[in-house]
Amino acid sequence: MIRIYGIHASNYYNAAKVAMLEKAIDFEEINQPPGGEGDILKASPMGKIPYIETDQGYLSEVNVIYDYLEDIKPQPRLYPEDPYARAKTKEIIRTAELYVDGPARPLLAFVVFGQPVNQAVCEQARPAIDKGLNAFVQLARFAPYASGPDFTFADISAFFHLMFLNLHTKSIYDLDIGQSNPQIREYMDRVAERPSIQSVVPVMEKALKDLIRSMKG
Ligand SMILES: N[C@@H](CCC(=O)N[C@@H](CS)C(=O)NCC(=O)O)C(=O)O
Repeated sequence: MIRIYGIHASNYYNAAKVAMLEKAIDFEEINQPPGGEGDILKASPMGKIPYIETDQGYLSEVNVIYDYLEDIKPQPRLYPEDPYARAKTKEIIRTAELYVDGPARPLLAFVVFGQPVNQAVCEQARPAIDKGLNAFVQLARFAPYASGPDFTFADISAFFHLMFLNLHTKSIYDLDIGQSNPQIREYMDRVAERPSIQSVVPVMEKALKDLIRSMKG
């Protein structure tokens, strides 16, 4: 059975977990905070979570985990069959990771880890946040899912990275992405209807709340 390592508060961890739920693949969850030292590096060389343990060894990086899951259990399909549509789906995933999640990362210290807000860092982060969000909106088809009529891995990544971004923009800029963009709100609501998403979001929200509270000391 596959083991998934990470923490419930993580958007990336939940993306990999939802992918396995959608695929109906059995898995066991192991609580493992990220870290830059020790045994974790043998499994996840950058110390990042999530990573999974298979019969053959470890795998890190969520987009790699998606590809592996699709290969070991092709049905239900979570990538389009057509090569171009499949590549566009991967483009959305990369955009969500690099340009939706990525620009919010400098704000994590203030929003989650309880450090005093540095206005200069917040101002510097804002243009990249707007640019990444615009890139996602340009790529996503909302038809009704990000890459077309079918739910794919792109929706899993988009959902969790938009959620992560929104946590930060609400706290730092008083900006609710869904409120300012009805297309995104409707999209998020649609994806949130998936039973897989419904089963992980309350666990994630509680874990995040607990983490934020513990960091405030
Ligand atoms: N590129 C990685 C990103 C994963 C990631 O950034 N995970 C965060 C938790 S949400 C983490 O491990 N952070 C600790 C670190 O970057 O050292 C992936 O696709 O899995």
